[in-house]
Amino acid sequence: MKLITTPNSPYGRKVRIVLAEKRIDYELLLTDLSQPDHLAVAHNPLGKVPVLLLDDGKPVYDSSVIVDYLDHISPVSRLLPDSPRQAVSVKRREALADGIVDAIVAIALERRRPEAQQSADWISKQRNKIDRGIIALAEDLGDKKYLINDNYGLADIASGVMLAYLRFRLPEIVWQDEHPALDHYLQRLEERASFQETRPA
Ligand SMILES: N[C@@H](CCC(=O)N[C@@H](CS)C(=O)NCC(=O)O)C(=O)O
Repeated sequence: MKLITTPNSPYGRKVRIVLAEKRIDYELLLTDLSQPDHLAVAHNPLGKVPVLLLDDGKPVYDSSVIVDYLDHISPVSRLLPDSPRQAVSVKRREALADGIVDAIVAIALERRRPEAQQSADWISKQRNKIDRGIIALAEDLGDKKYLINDNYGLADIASGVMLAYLRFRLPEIVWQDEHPALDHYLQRLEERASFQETRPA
């Protein structure tokens, strides 16, 4: 298998952490999204990363579909529970984390536009998603070690990647003081080899 992604893509990092936790071998293909004909375009009509290329060349996207597939093909370190009720609960938390990442990316992209063209309303709308999402995550975690049944899994991977990306891209949003338990949670996750090996450049 091959994984097309960029060095800093948070969705790509989620997939790389899952690959590491499940000890699945793959070839990493880094691409540059600023090039019009970057590698992902040939395999994903949406032109987005990550894309997983199976051994027969078939592409799998997006990140949420890829991680489900990876969890099914290897019994090592199961990251999704068997029970449909618990599995949907994990996927909902992954969706929340990915949605917060979407809002972080939206703000970062908006800020790259010439200042006169930036929309304060748009940025504020995205910021509200981040703030509400962080509060929901903090309530969800409470004083637990991990999100679901105190077992490390996909919900924690997606949430850890999101928190690290928020700290990296928008350091002016200081959530750590208000949510120290979330900060400790991220520190614990970042001690894992899978998080360390995939740290953004
Ligand atoms: N929902 C998608 C989001 C993927 C995504 O937006 N990736 C960004 C890089 S972080 C991208 O490829 N952006 C280029 C574009 O939108 O054209 C997933 O989870 O895979």
